[in-house]
Amino acid sequence: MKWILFLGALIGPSLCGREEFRGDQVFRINVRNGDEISKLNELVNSDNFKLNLWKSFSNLGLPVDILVPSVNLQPVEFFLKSQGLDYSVTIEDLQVLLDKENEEMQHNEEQERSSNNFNYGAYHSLEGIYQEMDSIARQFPDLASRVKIGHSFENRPMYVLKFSAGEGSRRPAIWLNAGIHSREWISQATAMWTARKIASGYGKDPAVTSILEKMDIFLLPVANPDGYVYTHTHNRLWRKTRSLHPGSSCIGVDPNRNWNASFAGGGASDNPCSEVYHGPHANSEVEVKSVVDFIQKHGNFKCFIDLHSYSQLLMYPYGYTEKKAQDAVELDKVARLAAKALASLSGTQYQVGSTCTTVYKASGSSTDWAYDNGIKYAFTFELRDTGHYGFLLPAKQIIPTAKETWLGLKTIMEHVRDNLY
Ligand code: BHK
Ligand code: ZN
Repeated sequence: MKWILFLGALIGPSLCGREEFRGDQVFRINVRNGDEISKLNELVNSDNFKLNLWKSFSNLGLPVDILVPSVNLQPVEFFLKSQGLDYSVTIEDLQVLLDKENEEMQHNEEQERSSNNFNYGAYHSLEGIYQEMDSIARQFPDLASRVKIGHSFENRPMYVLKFSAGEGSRRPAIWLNAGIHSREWISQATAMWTARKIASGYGKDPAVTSILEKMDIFLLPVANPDGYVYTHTHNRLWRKTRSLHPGSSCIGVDPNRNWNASFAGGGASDNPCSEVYHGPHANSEVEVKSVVDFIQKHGNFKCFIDLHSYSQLLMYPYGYTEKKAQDAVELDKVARLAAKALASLSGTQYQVGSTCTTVYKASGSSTDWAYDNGIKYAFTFELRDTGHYGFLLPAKQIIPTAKETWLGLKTIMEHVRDNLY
């Protein structure tokens, strides 16, 4: 008996059950100058504090958000105070939010079982999402189909919804990507709402209809299925894939550093334990490789949009260099129109700019790869919010977020429709 208890304690939450975040807090730090950046970097890089950077230093000078484990609250506060850094607490107890999210999800699953209806205002398991994709395809057989484009490291299928109202398999096409970072749940949820919007809008909504008359839309709601399952079963804050690395006990690659676009350049790490580990080589992640192969084989994509959260940003290439993309003027104009349309619904403000000048240098990203491979209209959305809930955006905000995001997406897709090249 003693031995069993001992083993249980040893294995702990890492193998069985969900990781707890009881008493953990999110700190928001206003960084005002280079000196403060180096002080804060010192804190973040010292492994003893076990901090998790939710929102890193950005070139726009946005505040930095850091998750602090309860055991390290005192030393971290001491450090911030003694260094004169300006900070506040945005989340008082992370576990309270997690418990609420969990409870709401379980309650919703019961309701869905009895009503047999997918609730777009709730978060779902991978299984739930895959079932609803199948259900959309069956409900709109002339427009939509669920296509398997590959599988994940842990051998889960990767499904896209293909929307096509025309003949031929290589019509000009739009790629909508979501959930590449598993913990950014509003992204997968927004993608699902968008899928339903497109499916039910064809033949009724003039914008959807006119876009689909010229182009096909491919929508990948869960680009990182293993990570997504892991956020449900083990650790709600998991970002990377779940691939293994010989010689390291750390798991996963940042799938938004793994694309063949200045791979292993600035803003990525060669340390497998890092949250921005680029992986052993470009396309090492089968999830990334599956998308790359599909897009290259198709050969006629004109637009690639990646949905992330959080920060309310709309960005275009480049991330790997501060140099301007050749089409920067046009992309900036489109992004500003999209942000304006998005804000028109309920006033949600987005900042617009190139990735590198807006957030930070980041190599190997999906949209840089798309752009460098001839897909001119490449954009990254960082959805709601600006940090009040961060990755734990309440389910109540799913539909409002999806509705406003749709106005931005529609603006971009209409521009692509009218500017096919
Ligand atoms: C966006 C696009 C291209 C490169 C980087 C980014 C910022 C994104 C990231 O990959 O670090 C921030 C993020 O996940 C939070 O959603
Ligand atoms: Zn992300």
